[in-house]
Amino acid sequence: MDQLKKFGRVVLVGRPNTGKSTLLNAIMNQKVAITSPLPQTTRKSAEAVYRDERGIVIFTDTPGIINKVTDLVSKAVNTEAPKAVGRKDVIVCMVDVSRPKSEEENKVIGIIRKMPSKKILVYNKIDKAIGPKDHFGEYNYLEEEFDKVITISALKLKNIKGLVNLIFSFLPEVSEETLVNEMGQVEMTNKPLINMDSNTYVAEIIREKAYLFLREEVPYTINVGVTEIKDKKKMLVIKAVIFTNADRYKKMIIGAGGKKIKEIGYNARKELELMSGRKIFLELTVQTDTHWMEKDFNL
Ligand SMILES: Nc1nc2c(ncn2[C@@H]2O[C@H](COP(=O)(O)OP(=O)(O)OP(=O)(O)O)[C@@H](O)[C@H]2O)c(=O)[nH]1
Ligand SMILES: [Mg+2]
Repeated sequence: MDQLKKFGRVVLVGRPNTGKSTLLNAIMNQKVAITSPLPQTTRKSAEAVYRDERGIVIFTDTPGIINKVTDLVSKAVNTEAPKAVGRKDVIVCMVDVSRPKSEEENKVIGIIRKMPSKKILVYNKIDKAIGPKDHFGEYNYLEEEFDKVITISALKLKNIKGLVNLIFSFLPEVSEETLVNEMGQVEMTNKPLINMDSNTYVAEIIREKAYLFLREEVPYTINVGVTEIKDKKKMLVIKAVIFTNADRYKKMIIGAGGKKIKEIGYNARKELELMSGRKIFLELTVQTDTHWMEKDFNL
């Protein structure tokens, strides 16, 4: 007889910076999404496939929803989460209890309220929500919208297992046959899967480092494109370009004597070497392209 396994789709939503991508990395036990203290670090929804002896969960990480958007990129990024919440078994809504609540929470609730999915409210960053940073009470009014409420720290890996258990408890059991039909070949491999090709993944790592080292408004003006990954036996040769929309930003990204771009490149290379176990040569350049936003978001 067929052994029944759990299977379902789960989406992570919330305002920017609540720790959605950090949580996905914690659940997957490896880095599948980039994170940073800047809002809308995630720009496009992305999937990762989690599996254990209980079954398979397809997680979708979404960009944080901003309340008032004025620029083109944020406008485009803001449409990602509403598109991703449909046809999910579970919606996981994250709030950052170390920060006061804002109108953005209501905007998120507005998007998920009518969805028939099971809903979990996740209070994140409990490690930080101490003393004057404890804003826990401000979020309690949200609880009536949810089937379950749970408290975690995505960064300090507190109660991640508890959350995964809760998610599984909401997922339907399906036959092995259904699972294979849904997942195809994925079932056969043991590797966690992300729906990203390696060029996009490398570009994301570079974008993360750029966010880390560039201040103020510069991160929002950039995008990263990988033009080449060549396996040269002794090393991987990667060519990538940071696009920005004005020459003054290009100067800031390069920095005095090329210091900034070197810092970004060095840190991206180190991380990629660590992940791939290969030596990497990264050629990173900066180009002004006033139209990257239109191209990347099909505006
Ligand atoms: N102290 C603490 N920091 C956290 C926790 N979870 C996430 N962070 C930090 O919060 C910042 C934002 O995390 P992300 O995972 O990028 O947040 P996000 O919700 O994916 O943000 P967007 O993609 O911009 O919507 C990062 O600097 C994380 O290190 C946590 O549990 N505790
Ligand atoms: Mg994110």
